[in-house]
Parts: sequence; C-alpha cells; structure tokens
Amino acid sequence: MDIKDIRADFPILSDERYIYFDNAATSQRPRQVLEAVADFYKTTNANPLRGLYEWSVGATEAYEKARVKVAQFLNAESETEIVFTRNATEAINLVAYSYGLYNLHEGDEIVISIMEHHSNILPWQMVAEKTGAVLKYMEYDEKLEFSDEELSKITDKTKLVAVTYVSNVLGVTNPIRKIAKLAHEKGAVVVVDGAQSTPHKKVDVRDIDADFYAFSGHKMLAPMGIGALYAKKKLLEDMPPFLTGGEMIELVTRDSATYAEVPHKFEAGTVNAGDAVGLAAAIDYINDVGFDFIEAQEKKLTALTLSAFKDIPYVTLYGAEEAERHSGIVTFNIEGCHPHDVSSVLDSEHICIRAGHHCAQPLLKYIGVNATARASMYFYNTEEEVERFVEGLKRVRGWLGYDV
Ligand code: C6P
Repeated sequence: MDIKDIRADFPILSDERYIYFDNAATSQRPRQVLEAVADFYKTTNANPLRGLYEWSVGATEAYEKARVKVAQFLNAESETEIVFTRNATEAINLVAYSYGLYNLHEGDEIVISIMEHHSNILPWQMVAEKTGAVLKYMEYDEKLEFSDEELSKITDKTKLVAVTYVSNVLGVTNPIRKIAKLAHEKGAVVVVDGAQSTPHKKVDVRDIDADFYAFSGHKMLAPMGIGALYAKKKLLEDMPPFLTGGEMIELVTRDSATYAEVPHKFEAGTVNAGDAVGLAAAIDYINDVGFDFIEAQEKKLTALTLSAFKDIPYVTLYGAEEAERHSGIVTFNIEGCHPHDVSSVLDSEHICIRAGHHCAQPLLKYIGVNATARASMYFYNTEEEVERFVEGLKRVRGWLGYDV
C-alpha cells in the first residue's frame, strides 16, 4: 500500500501546506466517496421509500444496499439491525429515549465510565433524571484500565452499561467484551459508543456482544450527517419509535398509528440516502485499504510522535506510553501554554490540531486539567507530517515569549 497513492485519492490533501491532525473530530473524504454521493444526486435522486417510479426505486435500492454494507462491516446478523441516524450522538439518544426511558425505573442503576464523551453522558443523565435511576461512573487506574473493584460497580441493580470502545482523549481501547459479559451476567444491556473505534479497528458487534453500538460516518471518510445504530433485533422490535412521522408507519388513522417493521420504525421522515451511499463507498475504501494497514500506519506515526515527545521536556502526555494503545490519538499539553495558544500557533503554520475539553469535561476534571491539545492521525498521514508537527511544537513556547 503506497501512502502517496492513498493521499492522491483525497483532494483536500493535495494542498501540502496543510497538516490535518484533527481526524478524531472528523476525517477527510476520498474522491470515491465524493463521487459516490455526486453520482447518487446526478443519476438516482428521488425521495426513497416512497415513489413507485424508477428513480425512487433506485434511490431506495441504493439506500438499502448501504444498510447491508454497514451490517456486513460490523458483522451484524442482519441489516434489519442497522438504523441510520445522523451521527453517533443521535444513535445514543435513540437508545436513551426509546429504550432507557421505558426500561429503567427508580432505583435502577446506569453504569458508564469516566472516559465518556458528552454524547454518552448527557443522554444517561437525562434518563436518570426522568426515571429516578442512579448514574454511576467507573474510573480507570494509572494503567488506564478499569480494576475489578471499579467493574464491580456493575451489579444486580444495573440495567444499562454505556461505555466507549476507544476514548477520544486517551485513545485507549476498553475491554468491551469483558464489560458486556459482566453486564449480561447481571441482566443489563450494553451500549457501546463506537465513534472512535469504527474508523480504526475491525469491529465485530457479535463478538463483543454489544446490545447497541453507535457510530458516525464522518469520522471514517463518509459525509457528515450519516451514522448508524446497530441494535439486536429483539431489542429494536420491543422499543417504541424515537421520532414519529412519515415513512415509519404501517397504518395511520385519525387517532392512532401502527408502525413499520424495524429498522424503518426508527427512520422517520425523508432519509439521508445520498450520504448513506457515501458511507457505503467509505466502507469499501476502508476495506480496500484494510485495517492491518490502518492500524500499522497509526501505530508508526504515534510511535514517532511519542518518541519525539520524550526529548521535549515541557510536553506532558495524557495517555499510554505504548503507541499501539493510542488509535492515532495523542493528547498533550505544553507547560506554560494554554492549548488554545498551542493550536493557534500551529495553525499559523497550517497545522490543524484540536484544543479544548474535547467534549469530555468529566474526564478532564478526573485528569486534573481544564483543557489539552490533541493531535489525531489517520492512515493517510505521513511521517514527514509528524516531523513538521513536532518541529512546529518546538517553536510554540518561543512564540509565546519563553526562552525555549
Ligand atoms: N468526538 C472529537 O473531536 P458525533 O458528534 O455524534 O459525530 O460524535 C460524538 C462522539 C461520541 N463519542 C465519542 C467517543 C466521540 O469522540 C465523539 C465525537 C469529536 O473528539 C467531536 S467532539
């Protein structure tokens, strides 16, 4: 696999002044994805799932083919277990509103981890507030692992466990299979936030035994505005709809309605077929590149970054020492410099990183900082880019008035 050939597929990367290291926020898109979306609108566009004419039927077929592609990508048992959503946030909210509010009661417990993104915290705060359930946090130890004592917060009272597969700040991968087993032994369901895992590693929802698995397309080469929720079919069938309206019904009378079969029961209104087609093209692209290459490239770039950090005394790393535990995410601070300043100075050299709380404020409080800088790399980034980034970092303190 030649990195030059890969980069040639990404129009935005042709401007070599820029180094894009904010892939955990959103990835870039290859022309194969852009063309798939454009082709849909140029050749097939009509409102899917409604019309009986050729274009509408074509749009429906393209949309449903994308669903099959997502199901295969995650190794779901059936495409009926895939609900298209706007993003991971909407997918988790769907579970909170349609499962959480109906299945949790006063005194029940929801267990999440301190590593969660706000999108996997706020929905559970809402469920706890509305049902009287109690929200509990598992905290990680100095090895960035959950001890048996923390895992024992999952008890007979636990009805739902919601955990991120990969942390968007620390980059570490959590032992989802083990957590799911513990949860299932106690009769709880498991919601996996797959926003940062799906782009970087082979995910097998049956192997990890997730009851619900949420992800966003835009972090894995697909357009913004398309994501999906995987859910075991029986759960979906038993859940009431999240949103109601057109296309999710079977029959409507003046006073009542019956709903369509899953997954359409959860897809109210005109669906985002164009971007679903883009997601299918993104999956094809990722499958062609292969997760072996993706993981190896991310590990190589992270190792280079971490080794350079060792020689810069004023850099604090938040995360594991081992490159392979980072999923391309390197979170850090530079002593004496606010991360926003670090990002702005790097921006003056066209280096794009993220700075702030990364929508994980409880985690940052647990770490003991208000904000950090974060470089997040994907398989199309290069060693030369890492070198330029590190050189840029070394200039930051000088720009801000320090001697070094
Ligand atoms: N994290 C980041 O820069 P949406 O916005 O729905 O596509 O993804 C939400 C989300 C959920 N879980 C995790 C672990 C995430 O990392 C994210 C998005 C971005 O870290 C934007 S805040």
